[in-house]
Amino acid sequence: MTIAVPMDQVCARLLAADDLHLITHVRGDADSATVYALALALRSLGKRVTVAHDLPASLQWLIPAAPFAEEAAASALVVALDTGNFARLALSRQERAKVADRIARYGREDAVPADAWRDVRSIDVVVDHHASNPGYGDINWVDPESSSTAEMLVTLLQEVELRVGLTLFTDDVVHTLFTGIVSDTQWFRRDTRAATYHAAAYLESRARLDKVALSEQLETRSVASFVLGTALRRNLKNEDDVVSSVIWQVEVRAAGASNDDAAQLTEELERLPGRVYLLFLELSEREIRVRLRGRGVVILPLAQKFGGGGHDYRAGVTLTDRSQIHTLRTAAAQLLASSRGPAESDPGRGV
Ligand SMILES: [Mn+2]
Repeated sequence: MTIAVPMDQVCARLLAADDLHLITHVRGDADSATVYALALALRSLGKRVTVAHDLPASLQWLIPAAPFAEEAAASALVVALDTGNFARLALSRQERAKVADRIARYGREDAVPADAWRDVRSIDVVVDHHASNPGYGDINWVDPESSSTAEMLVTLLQEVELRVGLTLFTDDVVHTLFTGIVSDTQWFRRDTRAATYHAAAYLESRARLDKVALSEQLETRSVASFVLGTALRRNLKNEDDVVSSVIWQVEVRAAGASNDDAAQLTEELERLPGRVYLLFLELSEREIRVRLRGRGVVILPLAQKFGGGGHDYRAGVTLTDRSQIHTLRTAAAQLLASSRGPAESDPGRGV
């Protein structure tokens, strides 16, 4: 296993394969949908490509008109994109059952040894920008400095285009990649660097982009999601700069909303003053998905303490029982208290 291989090794592996299976993460977002930019580019090179994804209904418009089959060819090169840890891969139902079984056997996700994951499915190439990615592929191109997987794919496809001398940045590819960048950076508000703007400028130079239409498409929320905001407000807890709320499955159903609608409410929490934001979403009785956000506070170690992962300021955790909600809230408060130092966390007591 090699972590942080240079991009040209990935390029060589992709070009050498005739069959490729591209796989991204469950509960997909617009950056994970850039799997389709790579899929379209590889298809235009005459390769057979299959794609496994899990895009919510609100993002189905990012799926290309000419569909990709999901079932991988036996000899396919398997490429995982935008997925920080093996357990989040959008695997088949059978494989996901095995993932759940491994986690149960080893107690928690990050305790599962790499070989046990390989038994579920072996991954040849990883392309990702999550800081917590352990490198679960045969070769791993992981760049936490990159704003998005989309930004990485811009440089990758530039290199491929150079090598093969064919046009890969078609309108669809450009549109998909640009959407990934603006989605992960929230329109260049976070995680950007000069290379992010270079990548975006390059895309703009290759096709016409309607940013107004795109932002409307990305920002429109369903009426059900708006209604579910009532539950978000009702269950709000706001203590010591830890802003959190819980959305129960019964509330999701009552609003006629989807889990995707519920997860998007994190943005609303983040509008409140605070430093750590936690949105708990009950998916099932033994599965509570948590979105963690930090404002000037690195929350990745907190997520990892609970077996989760992600980026420094944006991370996710899956809890297996309700009592952990309180534990995680308390741990977040402790993290803030320790970051403030003893004098400030205990004001006016003459310590
Ligand atoms: Mn991403």
